[in-house]
Amino acid sequence: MEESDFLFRRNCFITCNNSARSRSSLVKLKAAISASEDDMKLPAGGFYVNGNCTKRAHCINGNVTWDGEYSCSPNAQCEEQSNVRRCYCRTGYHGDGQTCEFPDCKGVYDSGYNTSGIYTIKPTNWTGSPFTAYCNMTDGGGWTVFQRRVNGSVDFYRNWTSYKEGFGELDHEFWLGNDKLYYLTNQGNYTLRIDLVDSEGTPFYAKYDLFRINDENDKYRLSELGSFDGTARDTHSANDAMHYHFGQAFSTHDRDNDKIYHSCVKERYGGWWYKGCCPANLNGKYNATNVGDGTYCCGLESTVCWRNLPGPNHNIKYTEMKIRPV
Ligand SMILES: [Ca+2]
Repeated sequence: MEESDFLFRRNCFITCNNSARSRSSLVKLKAAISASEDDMKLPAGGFYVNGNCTKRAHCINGNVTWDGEYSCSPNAQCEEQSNVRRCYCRTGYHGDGQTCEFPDCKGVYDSGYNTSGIYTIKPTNWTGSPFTAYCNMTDGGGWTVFQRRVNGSVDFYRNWTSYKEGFGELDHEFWLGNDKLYYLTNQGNYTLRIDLVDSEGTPFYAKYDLFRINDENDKYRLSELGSFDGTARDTHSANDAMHYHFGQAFSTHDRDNDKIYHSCVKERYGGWWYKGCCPANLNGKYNATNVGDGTYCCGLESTVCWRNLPGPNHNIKYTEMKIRPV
């Protein structure tokens, strides 16, 4: 054992067990680490980080344990907050200071990026690698986009695994993936915005002040859908198209979780939170031909629809679904 190690151990014992003597022990510890006077702090969490955040020691049962390595993420800064010196993630990032990621597109926006595009994010409890997402920086910025239809080039008639993992191209047509959507919407409270452009080119939007889905064990159930606001109103009722689907599990052509004896997915051709087969169907078939009059159920076939928009309510030409922290 090196002399310095012994010193650390002895000092740690004093520090941890005799608060009256802690000050002198801190001075010794500090001197041993050769940090400057101003840097010396021993936080309540029982660890010590040196002045430039290159070393961290834990005090456990009177013993000092040094981390194999300790250093700040490029997205962190070494500083003292509330008498605790360590690496802190910069504004917009989330993490322990050694690792800092954007938890969503709001984090990206808050750190100074205000151009819409593809960024790498990692929701708080996501155990996989960080992943890319499209961030829409309009309408106040910070929207994480999880669905978009543009021209029908991507097939949305997909199985459970495909919707679970996501598909398509982030800067074009895609579904981000139900697992990612679960982790995103469960790391805080999120608002949902849906933008639509009908077949005549008229734009509409729907906003909900709360949106959340459950995990795969609960079939990605649409578990929260707050108050509606926007122009995509149902002209025939007091509600909007999406509220019908609140509380419903997700279905795909290989997982029928709807509330009717046949399969909505196989009639409507898109993974969705079907109960009955209507009235919102934003993952349906693009450019469906058999649309009927569409007064109630978005047409007779599988069209991309939102029931009772003021204009024609089938074959919607553009959709974008996105979330942002409340
Ligand atoms: Ca069914």
